[in-house]
Amino acid sequence: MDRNSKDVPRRAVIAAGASALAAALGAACAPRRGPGRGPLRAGLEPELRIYNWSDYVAPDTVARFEAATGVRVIYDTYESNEEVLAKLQAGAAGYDVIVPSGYLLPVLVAEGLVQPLDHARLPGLGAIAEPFRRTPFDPGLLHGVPYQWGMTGLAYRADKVPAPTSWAVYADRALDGTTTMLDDGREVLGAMLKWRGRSYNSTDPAELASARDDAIAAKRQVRAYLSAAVKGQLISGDVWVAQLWNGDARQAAMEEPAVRFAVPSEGSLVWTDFLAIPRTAPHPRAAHAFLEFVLGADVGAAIADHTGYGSPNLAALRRQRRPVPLPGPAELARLEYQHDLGAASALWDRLWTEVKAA
Ligand code: N2P
Repeated sequence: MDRNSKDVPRRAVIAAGASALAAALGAACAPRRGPGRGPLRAGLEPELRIYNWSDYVAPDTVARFEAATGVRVIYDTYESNEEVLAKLQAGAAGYDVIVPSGYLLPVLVAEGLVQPLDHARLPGLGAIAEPFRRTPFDPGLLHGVPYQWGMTGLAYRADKVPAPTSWAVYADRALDGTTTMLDDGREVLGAMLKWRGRSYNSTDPAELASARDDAIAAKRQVRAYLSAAVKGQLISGDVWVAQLWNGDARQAAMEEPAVRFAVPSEGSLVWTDFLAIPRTAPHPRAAHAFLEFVLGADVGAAIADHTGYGSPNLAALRRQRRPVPLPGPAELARLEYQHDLGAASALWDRLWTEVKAA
């Protein structure tokens, strides 16, 4: 698990690892075709810039791709959909691969921020399980390769607190200072909506105002808004309850078995994240090669085993050591997918800003 790695150190580690190995193999003396680890595969650009959620690949995924293709990878991470959307909307043009959640993909398509996939370069798409080919987000997989699916819920320390069963846990004064929520407005306001029996996709101003008020009240208890980085504090025991995604909770549980995961009775979020290629990607052939690489059964299985999330890839699923079972019907009935909020996005953004400032 890479819980200590933030963007810069990880980027440096990958770069250092790549150049040390290249030097050891004598590649430093090879003709300058990019400092990859093997001969550059025909037709690919020498470089690839990946922008992914943190802790969302296996530790060797990137190195294996570099060794297989000779492409040098520059790898950056983010913590929320809003972060990647804001970067692209601001005109960031350097990225070749991004990993938006389902609801964001049609937004990126509508804004012309991602490019259609070249299916001729992605024969591995055949391994994607049927339900993931027909999501409302990208039917036919024209712009995205389903990468992983997961749920939001409550990670908790079973040795410190009883299993939380409701989002009401954030109103429990006995937990003051021991809880966190995700650093993500759609997650925090969405959880407060769900607590009150509303939808994660509400656009009703009165419902949203009351979710803001609930989120502000919860701040008396919540010690920080922290996403993947909360794992270290769950493991150390500083945090007892964290709003978190199931795979990240599982990563923490690998190090500290007292960490468990529960979906609140009122319900929560389920999502599928997609690999996509920005319209301005400087290295689209290398990007397609990476997508196809990830579709490989062994690579996909290693990623899902390491991250703790579900794989939509049937071939990968069969090779996993610890496959994540699909949610059962009862669980599924309580889970909701996010949708684009359209014009209401601005209101959500404003309310989240108010929560953070309160
Ligand atoms: C990465 C988990 C990201 C999944 N740590 C959220 N869609």
